[in-house]
Amino acid sequence: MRATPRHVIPIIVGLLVVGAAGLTADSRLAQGTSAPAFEQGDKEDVIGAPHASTGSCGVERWSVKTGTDADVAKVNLGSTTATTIAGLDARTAPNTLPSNNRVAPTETTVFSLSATLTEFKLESDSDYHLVLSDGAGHTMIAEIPDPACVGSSSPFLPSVRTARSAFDARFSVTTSFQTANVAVQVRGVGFFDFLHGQTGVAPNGIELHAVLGISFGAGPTPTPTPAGGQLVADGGFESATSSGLSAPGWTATTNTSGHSVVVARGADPHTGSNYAELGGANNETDTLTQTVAVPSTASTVALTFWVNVVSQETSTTRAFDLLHVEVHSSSGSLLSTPLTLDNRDRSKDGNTAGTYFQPAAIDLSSFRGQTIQLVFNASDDFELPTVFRVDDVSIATT
Ligand SMILES: [Ca+2]
Ligand SMILES: [Ca+2]
Repeated sequence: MRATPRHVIPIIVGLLVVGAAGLTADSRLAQGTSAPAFEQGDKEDVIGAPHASTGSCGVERWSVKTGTDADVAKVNLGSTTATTIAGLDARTAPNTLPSNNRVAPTETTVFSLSATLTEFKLESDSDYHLVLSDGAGHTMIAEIPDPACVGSSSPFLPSVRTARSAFDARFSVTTSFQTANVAVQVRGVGFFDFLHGQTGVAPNGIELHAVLGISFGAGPTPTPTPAGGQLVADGGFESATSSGLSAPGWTATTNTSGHSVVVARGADPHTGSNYAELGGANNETDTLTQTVAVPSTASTVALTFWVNVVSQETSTTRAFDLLHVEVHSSSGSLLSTPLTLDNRDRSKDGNTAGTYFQPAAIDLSSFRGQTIQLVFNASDDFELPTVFRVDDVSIATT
């Protein structure tokens, strides 16, 4: 898939204006592909606004960006959720980005995070475009709108004014990128942008937009993840409220239309009522991923999970359908494949749906001090499918 060509955007916007329900953003599917490195501000559609910094404000999802959309009352301005760039990166981008509505919960939540501000500029839509980095391979964008481009009814407006003033007190922002490399604490509303090659954009297009507060200098020292903890969020998938390709903490992919890797209220859990289901059709390839930070202070780091292998393959000697357990870097490079299961493992559960076995614990202590992706990667060959169900995933540290 390729990103939606820029020249079709005005046409789509036009359709929205006459009442189309939403914009199917093919550009969302461009994740992982390399986009041209032009600067967002040079490509953003704008509308004239004499009092704005550049004489223009933005157009695309502008009401959502600035808090005058139909769902702004759903934004919980009374609480702030501490997060990290990696944590936001792990959220699954929605397939559709409505022009005047929010994608809950991400776009109805105010997040705060500590990061390094690496560079910034004034964009043609008068936003201050901030590139944030965690120093571990993750970047994302935060945007401080020009208050002159924020509608007077927006509950964001007072905070946007304060944030913009705080930034102006520290930097002289121009239409060219300037390098900063300054520690910042940023507070803002979660927002998924269309991917169009923005400098510093997160792989899933997530931003803090609008920024509601910013301060400079090192914040309180983050509390290191204590040893003796559980690193996997929702290893039993019980937080998933519906089947699909994500659950809190988890993201999934499939090449098979309609396949749900995360199964909610399915027939074959290990415990609870939810689990993951990879493979199960010929030529199917699925992945299931969670990013975890392995504390440098841990003495042991043990990955365990329960798995149910049910296969139409009958060979007891040959592996046709595979489930790789992989460790990737935070940027997605394969580092290690400590275990591979296959169709022959059906013998370990009697080839019975819902009967699970637990492979021996996998030692991940060599990844101490790193942020890694745990990836279950299943591939079925062209005939006689195998399904791999996974539940109760744990990375326990002592
Ligand atoms: Ca479960
Ligand atoms: Ca097969």
